[in-house]
Amino acid sequence: MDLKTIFENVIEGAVPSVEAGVKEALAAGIGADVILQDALIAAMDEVGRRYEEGDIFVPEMLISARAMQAGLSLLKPHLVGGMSKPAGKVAIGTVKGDLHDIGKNLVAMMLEGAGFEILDLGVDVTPQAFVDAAHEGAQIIGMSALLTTTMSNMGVTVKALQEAGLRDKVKVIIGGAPVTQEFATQIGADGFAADASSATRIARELLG
Ligand code: B1M
Repeated sequence: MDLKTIFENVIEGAVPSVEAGVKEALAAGIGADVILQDALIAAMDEVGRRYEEGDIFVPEMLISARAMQAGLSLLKPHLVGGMSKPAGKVAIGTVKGDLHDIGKNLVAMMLEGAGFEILDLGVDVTPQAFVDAAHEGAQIIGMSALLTTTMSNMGVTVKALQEAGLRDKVKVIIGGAPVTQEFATQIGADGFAADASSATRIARELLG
C-alpha cells in the first residue's frame, strides 16, 4: 500500500485500512518519519482544508482523527528510541477549553523518544493543573493550543506560574497551529516550536 492510499484512508477514517497500510509501508522499509509526515499529517492538513471550505463537518474530522491516532500508535515504537537516563521532566497538555490532542501526543512521543520523562496532563488543562505539575517537579511546562480562542490560556498559565512563585524554576514551551514565535515572546514563554522535532531540540537547549 502506498503513502497516497494511507493518506486517503485517514481522510475516510478507515481505521483497519490505515493500520494495514502503515504496517505494509514499514515492512517495505519506508521510514516512520516519512509515513508520519507525508501520509498522516498531510491527511489531517487536507481534512482541515476541507472543513474550512465546508465540504466536511466535525464528525468527519473526528473520524479522520481516530484513524490518524491508530496509525500514529503503530509508528510510535519506530519514532521513540530508548535512553537510560532521563533528560528532564516535561509536563505537557492542551490548554483549557481545547480538546485537540494529536499534535500534543506527537510532541510528547518525540520528547519521550529523546529521553524526557513525560507527565501527560491530557486536554482542557487548567492553569492550576500546570502549576501543580511544576510543584511536582516538572522542569518544563509544555502547552499546546489549536484554537485562536484558547491560545490566550497559555498567557494565563504563564501568569499563574509567576503568581505561584515558580516562573524561574520552570521553562515554558508552547506550540500548536495558531501559535507563533511572536506570540511566545509576547506572553513570556521560553520557547516556541513549530513541530515535534523542534520541540525536542528546544527542550534540550533550554535544559542545557
Ligand atoms: Co478542530 N479545528 N475543531 N477538531 N481541527 C482546527 C484546529 C481548525 C484549524 C480547522 C479549520 O477550520 N481549518 C479550526 C480552528 C480555527 C481557529 O481557531 N483558527 C478547528 C475548529 C474550529 C474546531 C471546533 C471549534 C469545531 C466545532 O466544534 N465547530 C472544535 C473545537 C473543539 C475544542 O477543542 N473545544 C474542533 C474539534 C475537532 C475534533 C475534535 C473533531 C478533532 C480533534 C481530535 C483530536 O485532536 N483528538 C479536530 C481536528 C482533527 C482538527 C484538524 C483538522 C487537525 C488537527 C490535527 O490533529 N493536526 C485542524 C486543522 C489543521 O490543523 N490542519 C482543526 C495534526 C497535528 C499533528 O498537527 O496539532 O498542529 P498539530 O501539531 C503539530 C504542531 O502544531 C506542533 O507539533 C505538532 C506536530 O508537528 N505542536 C506543538 C502542537 N502542539 C505543540 C506543543 C509544543 C510544540 C509544538 O510544545 C509543547
